[in-house]
Order: sequence, then C-alpha cells, then structure tokens
Amino acid sequence: MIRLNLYVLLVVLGSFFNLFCDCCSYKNKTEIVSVVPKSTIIEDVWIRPSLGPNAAGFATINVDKSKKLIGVEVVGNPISKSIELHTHIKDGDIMRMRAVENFNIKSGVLFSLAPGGDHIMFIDILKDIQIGDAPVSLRFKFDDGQVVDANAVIRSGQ
Ligand SMILES: [Cu+2]
Repeated sequence: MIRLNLYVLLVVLGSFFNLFCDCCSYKNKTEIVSVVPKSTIIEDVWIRPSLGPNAAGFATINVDKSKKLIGVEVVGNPISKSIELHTHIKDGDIMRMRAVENFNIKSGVLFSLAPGGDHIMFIDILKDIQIGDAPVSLRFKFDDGQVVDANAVIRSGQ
C-alpha cells in the first residue's frame, strides 16, 4: 500500500513538473534569411521564470559568419547551479528536451532560441526569479572565440 502511494505521488509530481515545464510546447521553426552583420548581434534576450526548478532563456542570434554557440554563462552572480543548451526532439507524439553540446548557426539565417524549440536552460535556480526583476547579463560564447554579452529581461511569453 505504501509502495502504491509512493508510486502515485511520483506520477503526480512528474505530471506537475511537466505541466509547468517552460519549454514543452512545440512550434515549427521558420528560417528567416537576414543581412549578415559585421559582428554577431544578439537581441530579444529574455528569461521566463518557472514554478519548477529550472528556467528557460531565449534570444535571436544573427552571426557575422557561420559558427557554433558553445555555451552561455551569467556575467556576475550566478542565477542557477548550471546552464545547458537544450533542444527539443520528437519522441513518438511527445516533444522532449535534450541537452546538446552546441548550436550550429548559419550566417544569413536568424537563429531563434524560442519556446518550444532550442533554448538556454538554467538548471536549479538559486534564487527566486520574478517577472520584472532587473535584467540578467548573459555571455554567449562561440567556437571561434567570439564572446557576446547581452542583457536578458525577465518576462513571461510564448
Ligand atoms: Cu530545457
């Protein structure tokens, strides 16, 4: 009986975190061809707070030449225990998040980190993040050595 109750509790907890996971809905990605900038431009950077232990971050990246995004870190005080790059893969009818080593970004194509697609995952948030909090400065690191800082606003959204 105790074992059964534990099982029910685990199922309930599991669905709770799935429900409140920030990046479970899937959207088709569209490639937007852009003008190639002289230097990499990172815009529309935002972090969406979550009721769960993790929060997702998003941005639009326009690279000066094709390269890989290999990591994101917080400039200053960390907001989470770690940061991963996540993508979504289709597992049957369910979209699941997977950590990836990097994102391949083509020049001339706007790369979107967006809800339901590729995103930054802040694992084990250290402090309560609320909508409207002061922006968090993020550092985007690329495989060619390029480093770009951008401020992420804390907001809700899809
Ligand atoms: Cu994720």
